[in-house]
Amino acid sequence: MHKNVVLIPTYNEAESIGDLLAQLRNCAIDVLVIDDDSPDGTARVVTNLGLDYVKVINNGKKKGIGPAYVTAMGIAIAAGYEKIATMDADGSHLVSDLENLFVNSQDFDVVMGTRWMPAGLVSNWDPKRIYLSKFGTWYARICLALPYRDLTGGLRVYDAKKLEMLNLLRIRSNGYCFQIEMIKALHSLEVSIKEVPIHFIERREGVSKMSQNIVAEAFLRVTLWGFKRMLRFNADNAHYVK
Ligand SMILES: Nc1nc2c(ncn2[C@@H]2O[C@H](COP(=O)(O)OP(=O)(O)OP(=O)(O)O)[C@@H](O)[C@H]2O)c(=O)[nH]1
Ligand SMILES: [Mg+2]
Repeated sequence: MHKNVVLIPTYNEAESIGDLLAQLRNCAIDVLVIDDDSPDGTARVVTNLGLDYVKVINNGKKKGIGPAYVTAMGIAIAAGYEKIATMDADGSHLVSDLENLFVNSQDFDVVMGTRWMPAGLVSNWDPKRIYLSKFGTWYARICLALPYRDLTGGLRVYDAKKLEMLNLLRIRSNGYCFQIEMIKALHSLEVSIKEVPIHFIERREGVSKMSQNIVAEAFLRVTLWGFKRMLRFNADNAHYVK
């Protein structure tokens, strides 16, 4: 067992996952793939690769990345890992950026891969998705009074001891709103959070899981949290703490 782990949620990523796992071979980290019973057999593909640094768990029927990450973080904390990273399976996140985040994680509790800052890059993304992503972060920054420049990205490294302070079962977001909710929860604990520029590349294989429901969930949850914050300033700060 390595001292650090990267969690990779998958749903129908059979075409992408093998390449990513091969690239992670030389990173001296363990990999935990959390698959929601993908119809394309992603979990079977991973198992058949027989890589000793990779474990795959079948998390049952499709529930979204939020529940997948909550399950995986619980497993990773219980296993005693020091740093717990998160990463998409679709090739959008570079292994070199993950390594850079790990370097930065020596001095910070949370390191966030950030697209919308100097030296951050996005390649091949539809302008509509760029707009949606920037708007999502802008809206969440305002509603939640958070100072970060990319709240919806999935490439991050967390200190396990800080995650352990959270009652992860209180994180209820299903889609990418999970990424916002995690930072909202950790920011209220006053942990040290560092933003590091990354290069995000649109997936080449497979199909996006983005949907109107996922966008609507984020908009509604963030709006509700914003109203709660306005009505009673920081009233729910202790909500996520064990
Ligand atoms: N376990 C699990 N993983 C999921 C689910 N939905 C998405 N994922 C994974 O979460 C990661 C991000 O999902 P994407 O489909 O790439 O979503 P996205 O990055 O927001 O959208 P695109 O930019 O269009 O690719 C990928 O590794 C997906 O396979 C889900 O319901 N369950
Ligand atoms: Mg993606």
